[in-house]
Amino acid sequence: MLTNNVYIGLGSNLDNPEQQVIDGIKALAALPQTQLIAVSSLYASAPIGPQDQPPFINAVALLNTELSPIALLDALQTLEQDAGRIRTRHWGERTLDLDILLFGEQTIEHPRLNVPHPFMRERRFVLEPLLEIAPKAHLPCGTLLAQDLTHTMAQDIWHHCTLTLDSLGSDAP
Ligand code: ROI
Repeated sequence: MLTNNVYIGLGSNLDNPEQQVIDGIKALAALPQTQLIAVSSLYASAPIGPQDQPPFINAVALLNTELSPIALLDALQTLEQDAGRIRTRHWGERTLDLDILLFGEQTIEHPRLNVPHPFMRERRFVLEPLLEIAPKAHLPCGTLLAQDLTHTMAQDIWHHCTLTLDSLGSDAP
């Protein structure tokens, strides 16, 4: 069966964000036809968007999956709902955000899904954890994402804690 390496961005700034992201990673590991391959550290980051909201916890996970992009999107949206996702306002606070950043070497333009994620190149809270687990991560056109990091250095982000696959428990390989 054909599989793809897929990078998922996780973010939360409500209801114990650290636990939301850890539970989100465990839920990714439990998806059907999918393996969790790697997980970044947790990063704390100042909000992009309205500033009167709490800081975020962010991470990136690498999955290997047989799911199609839209099947994966459906699964992620179900996980967001399970986490009690609240959308208060545009670019506002959220309990759990799960974004498909890269899906193999595919470029996807679909009414429900754009990949590579349209904003990933300008967000340090995405690039920093992504490059931690995949220093050579690149766009389908071959552009290395490491080159974008320099443009995002003004954005505040702090290493929060290191995660390991073992520390996530028996759901992970
Ligand atoms: N800001 C940060 N720092 N981290 C996020 O995950 C995040 N997610 C978002 C918006 C509201 C754009 N800002 C964010 O969706």
